[in-house]
Amino acid sequence: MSFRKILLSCTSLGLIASCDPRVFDDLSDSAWVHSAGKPSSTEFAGFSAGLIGGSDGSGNLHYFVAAEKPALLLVTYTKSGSRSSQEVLLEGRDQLPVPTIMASDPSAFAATSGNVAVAVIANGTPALAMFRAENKEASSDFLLAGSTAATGIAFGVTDISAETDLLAAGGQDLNLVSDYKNKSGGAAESCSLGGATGGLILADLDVSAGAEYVVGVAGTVVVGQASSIATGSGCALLGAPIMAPGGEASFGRTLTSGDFDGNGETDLVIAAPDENAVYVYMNWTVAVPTMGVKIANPAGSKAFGANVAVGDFNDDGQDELVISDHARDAGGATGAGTVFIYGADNSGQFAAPIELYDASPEGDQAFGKSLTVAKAFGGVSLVVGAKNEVFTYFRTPVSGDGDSRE
Ligand SMILES: [Ca+2]
Ligand SMILES: [Ca+2]
Ligand SMILES: [Ca+2]
Repeated sequence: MSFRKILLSCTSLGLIASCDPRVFDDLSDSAWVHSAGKPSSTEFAGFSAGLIGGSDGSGNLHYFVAAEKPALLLVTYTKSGSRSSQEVLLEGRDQLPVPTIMASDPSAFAATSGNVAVAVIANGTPALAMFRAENKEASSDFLLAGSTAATGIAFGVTDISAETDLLAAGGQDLNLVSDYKNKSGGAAESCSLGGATGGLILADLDVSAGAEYVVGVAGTVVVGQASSIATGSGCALLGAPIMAPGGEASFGRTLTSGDFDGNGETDLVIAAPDENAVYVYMNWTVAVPTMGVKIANPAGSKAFGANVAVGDFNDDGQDELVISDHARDAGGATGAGTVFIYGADNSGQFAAPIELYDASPEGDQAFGKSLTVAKAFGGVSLVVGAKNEVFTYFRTPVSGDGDSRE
């Protein structure tokens, strides 16, 4: 089945005020189409956890999907709703690690040539394989410290300069490629965090210009500035680590940030999926670190917080928080997986979530094993990875260009 409806309660707590035009596409099974227009006979053994998306200068939505065989797929949707899928082989590289971690340069992805970093193991060495979204052209790899694949990748403008930097966490190390666009590959600079890494984001959390890094380390989360790596001063953390409120060992495996109460201050989200725990740190800064507020995990949670993402789906200036649990049972199917969308009021109180899962849930479908949010078509689109499937939820304004369902 190549098209399935979703279970989306439009009346849930006013988060999405009305059932405005919404398109859903399930890229499943043999629906893959090469750029030449011929259906692909290849059904991929399964998608690993990588998914990253964005829009280009013409407003198209495109995203990369990592497959467990050494392949990347570029999926593009135009405003008319037509879609193409293209296989991009990672030639000369080993099997993609599972889960595969990807990140895009958000400033470049908004232009015509986005830059995508993919965690790979190249000839036994952890590296970031770089691609340009526009033409799938690969550039040289950046080699990372250690021996294990990156657990988190982030692009952003840090305190080093006004240029975009690239950071990756993996093993026990934090790697830095400053001003990556002016580099042609080679070894990243690094510092040792002294413990196993988890997720990584960049967010501006202090008075310095540019974003700080926020990274999971051995069940804690630490914050620091990239300039200390660039100057060889180690990781030089800012303040005390954020400790897991409940001692959760997987605290910091996934992270995101947004502004859920709409006050202009950054809110941090730190998940501990092995313990089904997700914490939100409203308006957290290095100078005034706030306490984490736990999001009550839904009944039947098995990996609540496996992935977290942020988007303003109803365009009211307050972000919504997307949390996946790909192991949860849904609709009577074991391990079908569920994605939850939470909205907060302007005091930061989260309401009960909207639930998304396949209308025909399958056992071990793993809906939510990957997650990305991308702006396109004047709205925000949610892309959810499942076993052998990708689900794309388009959202357009009520007055927008309507239903572009295929
Ligand atoms: Ca800063
Ligand atoms: Ca806030
Ligand atoms: Ca919103």
